[in-house]
Amino acid sequence: MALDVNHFFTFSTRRLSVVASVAALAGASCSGPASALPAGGIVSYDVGLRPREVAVADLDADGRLDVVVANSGDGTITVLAGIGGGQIRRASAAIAAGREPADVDAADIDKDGDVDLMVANHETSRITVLLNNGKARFTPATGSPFETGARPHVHGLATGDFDGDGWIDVSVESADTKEVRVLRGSQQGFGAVTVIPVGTMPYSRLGSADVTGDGHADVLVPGHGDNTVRAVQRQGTGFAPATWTIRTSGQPWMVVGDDVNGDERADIVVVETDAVSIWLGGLDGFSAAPGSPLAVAGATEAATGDIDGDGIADTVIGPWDGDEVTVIAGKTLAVRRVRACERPVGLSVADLDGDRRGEILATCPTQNRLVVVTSSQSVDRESRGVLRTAARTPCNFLGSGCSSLLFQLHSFAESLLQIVSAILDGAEVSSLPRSLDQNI
Ligand SMILES: [Ca+2]
Ligand SMILES: [Ca+2]
Ligand SMILES: [Ca+2]
Ligand SMILES: [Ca+2]
Repeated sequence: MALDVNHFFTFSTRRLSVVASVAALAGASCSGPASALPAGGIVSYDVGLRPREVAVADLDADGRLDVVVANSGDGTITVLAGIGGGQIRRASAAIAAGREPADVDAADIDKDGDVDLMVANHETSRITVLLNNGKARFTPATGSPFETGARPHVHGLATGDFDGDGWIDVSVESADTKEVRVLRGSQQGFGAVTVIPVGTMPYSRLGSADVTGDGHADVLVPGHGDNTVRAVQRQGTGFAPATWTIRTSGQPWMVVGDDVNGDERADIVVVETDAVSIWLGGLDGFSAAPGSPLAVAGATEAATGDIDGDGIADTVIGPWDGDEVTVIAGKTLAVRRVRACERPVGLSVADLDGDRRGEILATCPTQNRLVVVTSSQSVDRESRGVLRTAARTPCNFLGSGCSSLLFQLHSFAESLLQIVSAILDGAEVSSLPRSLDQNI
C-alpha cells in the first residue's frame, strides 16, 4: 500500500503511543523455537527490514507449510520452513526480490508441480517472479522483473487464473490510469499485459476470489476514487467489469473475497478508512452484513482463514495504529481482538500446526519481525490471555451489543476524513510526500 492520505491525517492526530515490546509478548523472542507452538501464545521471528506481507505454502513439498515474508526495507524475501509441530525456521539466506518488495503471493506459475513466488515491487511498476527448484530454492524467472505499466506504481498483487486457461495470472492496480492490469501466464511465462479500465481510481490492494460464481477467480477492486467495490471478470478470452457495484460508506483500501458466513457463497470484506465492511453474497448480489461497517481504528489490511476450526473462514484486520489484530469469527461474525505486535499489517491465516485451527501470521514492520499467534482453542477462551473480547459486551456483527459510542466516534471520524478528503481532492498520489508513501 502506498500513500494513504486519510491514514496520514488519522494517524497524525490520533496516534497511539503503543509500543509493544516484543520481549513483553507472551512466548516471544525466538528465531528458532525449541518446542511445539504454545497454545494461545505468540512466537516471533527475525525477518528482513520493514517486513510487509506474508504468504504461506508448502514450498519444499515436505507436507509442512512454509512461510515467506516480503521485506520492503531491504529488497529481499525471507523463507521460513515448516519443521513440524507448527514451528518454522529460517530456511536460507535472504533472497533478493527486487526493489521494495511490498507483497508476495505463492502459486505454481510454471506448472511443474512446485510453488513459485510473485513479488510486487513498490515504487516501481514491476513484478519479480521467482521460480522454485522444488526444494524452496528460488531463481528469477526468465524475463523477471516483469513490467506491468501500472501508474504510479504497484502495491499489492492479486493472483489467480483469471482468464481460465489453466495458467496463473497476476493483477495489479494502476491508480493514475484507473485500470486493472493483468499479467497473463502461459507456457512461455508471463507475456503481454491486458488492460481493463475500471472507471475509478483503484487503490491500493486488489482481491482475488470467484465472487461472480462462474467458477473463475475474479479481480476485486477497491474503488478508492468513488467509494465503491467492483469486480473484473472473465469475458470470452478477455475481461470486463462486472455489472454490479458495491457502494461503501468509507474509502476502500483493500478487498478480500471469501465465504465468511458458511453459506457457500463468496462474500466480500472491504478494508475502509478506520472501518471494515462485510458484504454477504446472496441470490441478488451483495448486501451489507448487519452491523457493517464495523469501526476498526487504523484498519489497513485484512486476510481470511478458519481460526476457530468451525470450517468457516474468519476475518482478521490489522491496524496501522496499535498492536491488536481484530478478528471477526464464526457464523455470528463475533468480534474479538488479538494482541500481536506493533502495527501488525501484513496478515495471513494458516494452520501451521495441523490442529485445523488457523494461526494468525502478522508482519511487524517496525520491529523487523514476523509473529505467529497460535489460535488453539483460544478464540473462545479469554483465560488463555491472547484472544480477548473487544469490550465487556461483545460486539456482535450480526446483532446488538456493539457500542453505539463506537459507531458515533466512527461517524465523527468519517466526517472529519471526508472534509480532509475534500480538501485534498485532486491531489495526485504520486505527488505526495515520498516518505509517507514509503511508510505504508
Ligand atoms: Ca514445507
Ligand atoms: Ca513451479
Ligand atoms: Ca491464466
Ligand atoms: Ca457467504
